[in-house]
Amino acid sequence: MQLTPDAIAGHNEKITALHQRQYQFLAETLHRKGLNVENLLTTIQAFQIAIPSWALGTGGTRFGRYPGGGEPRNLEEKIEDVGLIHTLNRSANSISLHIPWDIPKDPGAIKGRLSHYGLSIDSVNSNTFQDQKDQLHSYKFGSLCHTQAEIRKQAIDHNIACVAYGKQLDAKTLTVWLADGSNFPGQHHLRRAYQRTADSLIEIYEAMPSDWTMLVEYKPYEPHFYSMIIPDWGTSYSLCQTLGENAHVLVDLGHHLPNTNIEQIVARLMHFGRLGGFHFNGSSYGDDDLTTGATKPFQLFLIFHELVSGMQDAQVKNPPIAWMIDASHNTKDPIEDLLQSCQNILTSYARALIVDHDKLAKAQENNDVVVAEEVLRDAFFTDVRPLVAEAIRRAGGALDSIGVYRWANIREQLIRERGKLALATGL
Ligand code: PSV
Ligand code: MN
Repeated sequence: MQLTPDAIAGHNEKITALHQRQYQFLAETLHRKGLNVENLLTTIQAFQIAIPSWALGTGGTRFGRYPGGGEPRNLEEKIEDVGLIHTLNRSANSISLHIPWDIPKDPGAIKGRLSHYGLSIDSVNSNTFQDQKDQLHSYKFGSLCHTQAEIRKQAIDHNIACVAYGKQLDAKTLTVWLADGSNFPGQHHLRRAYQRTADSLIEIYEAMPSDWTMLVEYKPYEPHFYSMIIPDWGTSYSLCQTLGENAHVLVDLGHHLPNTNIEQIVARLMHFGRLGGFHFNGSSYGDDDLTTGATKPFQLFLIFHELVSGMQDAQVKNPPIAWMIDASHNTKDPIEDLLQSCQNILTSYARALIVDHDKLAKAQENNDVVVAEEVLRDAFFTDVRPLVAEAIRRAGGALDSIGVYRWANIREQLIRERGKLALATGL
């Protein structure tokens, strides 16, 4: 399934007049505020988001799944779907892979397909949270933290194998999320379980090529409900400190308890130079897997404000951050969901880019609480969508990506090609 640039240009044409009016008004407003609009456009164009290979099929809950049809049946078709998203929004130029869901069978052919769509693999994610069919040992009681050395070894070897798959596809990042934890008081010796995990991670880290990065993700609960081995950013951070300079913390927005101040976590990690990756999604309660920005756009903006402020501060020595989406829900067409997420991410980023940092710094210095807050609200309430649309249009993408997707009947075509019952691998 390919979408031609002509089809996109044709659809853009229909809404150009209205877009131009809105864009001109916004560009003039931003210019009057002293912002360089051309710079803003190129900065927005440079922001690229990785699409997870596991989000191209409908997500589910433990109560069921409602697939919408035409899901990608293999890695090749997943690349095709990400290619489609990138063609539409020019902002999704890479894919996160989960192993073993997406083991590349013919790496040469996969690389060819990736470059055909202008894509790359940004990270490989290991999976020791499910038992696979031919697996010798079960992870029921943990993987890298397990009490038995041979089970830890199996999990370590799996992570090292993920790096080998990643190398075949020119990736340079291994993301580790551990489902390890306990469900009942007394089940784990909490200190020893942590130490076994740290020792296992050291073995993986030492086996990684020196130009690779390990991202260590945290999550407070689920699948375990009494304790998780890596429940919070502090534990991830301390593991990264132990591992070395190529280990960084990955923040998944859905991995916090309600009302956690995530923007402060982001600021802390950047201050320490250890924020390496981001999993975007939307959450009200936990790992809800909602569209990014669906329910808490102001919080997403505040998070982006900290990110932009850290990235623009020469004194902050943080590595480049890998931006990824990690969400797939039960109720939406996955491609539309991902297009919406990208849109909301770019919009929040653009809002953060127009914050008046000088005015904010002055207000903070003078303890002028009201002005400081108003500076942020002013940026948040500016409708920057025409700016984002213009950045995408100039990069060759669609002014209204979901509009084109529907107008071209893409899901219907995918169902015709792949079948109503086609199912993607993943959760
Ligand atoms: C765990 O909930 C997680 O956020 C990790 O990133 C996994 O790799 C991913 O979800 C699997 O869906
Ligand atoms: Mn995640």
